[in-house]
Amino acid sequence: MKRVFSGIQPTGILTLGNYLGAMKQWVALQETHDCFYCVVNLHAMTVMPDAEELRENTLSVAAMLVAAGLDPDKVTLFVQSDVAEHAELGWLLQCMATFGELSRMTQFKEKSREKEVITGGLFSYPALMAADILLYNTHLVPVGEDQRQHLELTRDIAQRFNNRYGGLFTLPEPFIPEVGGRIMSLDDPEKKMSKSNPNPNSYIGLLDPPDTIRQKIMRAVTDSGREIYYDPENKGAVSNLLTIYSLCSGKTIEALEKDYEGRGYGEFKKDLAEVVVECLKPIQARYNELKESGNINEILKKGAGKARAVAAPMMDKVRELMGLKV
Ligand code: AQP
Repeated sequence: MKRVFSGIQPTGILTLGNYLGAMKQWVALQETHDCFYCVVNLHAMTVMPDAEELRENTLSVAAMLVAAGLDPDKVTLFVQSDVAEHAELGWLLQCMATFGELSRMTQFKEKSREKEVITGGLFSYPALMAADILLYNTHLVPVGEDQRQHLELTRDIAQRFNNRYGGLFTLPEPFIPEVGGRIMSLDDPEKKMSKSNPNPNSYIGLLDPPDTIRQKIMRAVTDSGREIYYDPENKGAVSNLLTIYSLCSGKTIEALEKDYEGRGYGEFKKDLAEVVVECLKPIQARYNELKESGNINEILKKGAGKARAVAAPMMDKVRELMGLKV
């Protein structure tokens, strides 16, 4: 069975972008692959979160993943800091990534532009991400489009390691959905929807109550004109809403274009809001049940044990090959 690895940062309430771009694929792949899914709290350290908030968000993100359909009996779900090998390999791969490579990462350029304080961790983040993936001999990494460049760097680092120390690492492939790989902000179709955006009207949170979802969608920016058709170049905002509608309802974009021919943005957005509310309703109900039952800690503990059983022998081989065992 081929191996899948992916991670998600506990940097806030997950958004519809995280769900459609990544989590939906994670759920589908659990039926056919050996999946390792990780709440990457060490990555969240790059923005220096409040300790209590980080703890809360970590549990909440894990519960959300199970609520969205991950079956803890089928997948290995764990917290990154519970498996110390991630940090160790992360450091070693940092020493193999060049300053030039890390400086070219678009996500670093975008994120550092918005911040007053830019930590060293934010810069070297992709080396830790490479470690996460390579520790598990991963074949496939289901991610949103924004992670494509990091995946390419992961492959380059793996190749460099293999050439220098012997072929240990599997070269992973990205698995990015054709539709939904980049869900855009509701207030700016040029920017991706992001959970750490300070404007809550820019995203739909997976825990947003129905009325908040309705308000956010009715307020979402649209384009000039009133026709509803898919044209990401010229009608970015409406194309983004059509993508969300299609993925949440299961209807094709062509069918939606036909349905809304000659009808205005108002009617379209009203229907879209109901579709999103219905899509999130069962996830929210399961999330609330899980948070009350407190089972999530148990799931994560078991997952960490399973992850360690794969990561520890791999790390041992790395130490041996790199001359760290004396
Ligand atoms: N807007 C998006 N459209 C499609 N996929 C997305 N992903 C994130 N935003 C979108 C995918 O979700 C997975 C988990 O992302 P992450 O939390 O690890 O980090 P991120 O990519 O930086 O996501 P955010 O929401 O923008 O987080 P913050 O605001 O904390 O930086 C990834 O597979 C990602 O591609």
